[in-house]
Amino acid sequence: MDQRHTFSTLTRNVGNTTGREEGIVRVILTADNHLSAYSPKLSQTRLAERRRRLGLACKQVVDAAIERRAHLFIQAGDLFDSVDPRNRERDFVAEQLMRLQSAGIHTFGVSGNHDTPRQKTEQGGFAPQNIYHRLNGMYYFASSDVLTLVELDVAGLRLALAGLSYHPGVVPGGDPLDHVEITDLTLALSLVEKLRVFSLQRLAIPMCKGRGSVIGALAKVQDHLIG
Ligand SMILES: [Mn+2]
Repeated sequence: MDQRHTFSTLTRNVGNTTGREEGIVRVILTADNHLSAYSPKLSQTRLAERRRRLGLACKQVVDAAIERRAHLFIQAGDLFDSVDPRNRERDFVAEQLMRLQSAGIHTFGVSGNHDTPRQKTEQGGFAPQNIYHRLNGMYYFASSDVLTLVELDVAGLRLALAGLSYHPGVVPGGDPLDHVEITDLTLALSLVEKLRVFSLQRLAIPMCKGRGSVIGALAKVQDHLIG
């Protein structure tokens, strides 16, 4: 199985890299946005206010990514509060992804414990992020047990990025990478010769505990390559 994907759709280079900025990758990572939140304890008014504030916070992260000319925007899980968010929030996310795309920012995502279907009978096994992936609004790593590598060029570098969505079978506090096998080590080894594989594990650890893991998987690749 070829696990390589080339992610070129969003390459627009809108003021991203010139001169001294070559070799510096700017990443904005967000998680637990919990859009379309629901809580039976809240009144309709307070729930509406909570949803408004969550949306505002999410928009502010996107604003920051655009203002700071990020190369990568990573959503590390629980973008939505559930696997079946309201259309209002789905539309809001589409709008934000369009803004990122217009700014030439590559967007990647995994789903978390809230927005990953627990089984095939739940939403047919599809997370809400699948739709954006289909339409090239974001690269969504749907799998929770097969490592997929994506290659892309940013800041004058050739990068490989991998991600895994939340695995419902992992116990709370457990390592979401324990059950993961890198099935195509040859591919990984061939990549390292031509790619500069980097790890943002320190950035990601506080965000990914018990959820999906975009960056942790990357670190795992690196461990295999070194060991
Ligand atoms: Mn969460």
